[in-house]
Amino acid sequence: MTKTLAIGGYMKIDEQALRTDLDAVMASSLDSALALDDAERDQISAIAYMGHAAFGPEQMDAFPNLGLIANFGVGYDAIDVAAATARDIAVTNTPDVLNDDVADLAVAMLLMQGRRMRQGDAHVRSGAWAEGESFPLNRKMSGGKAGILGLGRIGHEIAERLEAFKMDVHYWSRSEKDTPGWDYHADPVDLARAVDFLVVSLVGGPETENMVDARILEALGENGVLINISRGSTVDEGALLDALEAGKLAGAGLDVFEGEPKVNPRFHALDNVVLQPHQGSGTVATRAAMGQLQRDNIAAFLAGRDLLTRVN
Ligand code: 8YV
Repeated sequence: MTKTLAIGGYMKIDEQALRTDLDAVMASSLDSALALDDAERDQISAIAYMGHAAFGPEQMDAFPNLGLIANFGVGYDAIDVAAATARDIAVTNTPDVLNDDVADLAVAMLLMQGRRMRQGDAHVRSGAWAEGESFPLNRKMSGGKAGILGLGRIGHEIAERLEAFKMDVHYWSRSEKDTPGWDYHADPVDLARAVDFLVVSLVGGPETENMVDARILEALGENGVLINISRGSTVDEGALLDALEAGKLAGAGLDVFEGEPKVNPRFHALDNVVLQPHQGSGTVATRAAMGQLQRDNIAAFLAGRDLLTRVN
């Protein structure tokens, strides 16, 4: 008998659909899934996975009849795909349905930083404005130079939005893309040197770990703003904090962090950062679409049909 196990903190509506459509067993975390008894784990053939805890060989071997891990999210860096492939376990993700929301949040943080909207809000609330205190002039965004580090599907959406804001678009990607009007840089440091705003939209995982390092931050410079909507692992956080604290970087907008949801308290003390709780895809509509795509992949697997968005 095949069974689906759903791991993570799903919205009520998704939990209901997982139970009704797929007869899924629910577990709030990978640890609690691993605590199921042997007989229960033996029955599991598909896992709906939501979470960022490492899902590696040891966890896979705890489910001897596992054939599918359907990830809730486009980034599947938590899942050891090579280990899954070696065990004949398919992995799926939820691409595309979240591109717009993640790109919107990147642009929103960029505008918040440039126009100092956090500080503007505080200026009104504190009564400083009413008392006649003037608010410092800030930065013109249109006409500015923006760089995209990683021109995948989400990076592309960000670039299109920034172009609509009349910004000059530059990018780095593993290979040059057919994108007339956008300037390609083969070296990420050159990209950082060429722009005032750098948006990180890399995939996570060992290949991109700490890719945004002290050299890139130095190249971005004291007028530079860094935005990260990818993974905390892509940025050397120590180097970022040092640069922000020393005024060697103008600011940052961050939706992802090393060791999230715990955030390094050094960030709390900084006025030049906008911090978000990894909410890039966090709209009701997009999370519903992600849940649907995850379930569609599981339904296809259980029916022996082709998977919709397979990654291995
Ligand atoms: C998360 C994300 O998956 O899609 C991704 O890669 O990072 C997010 O959409 C979301 O936090 C749900 O866990």
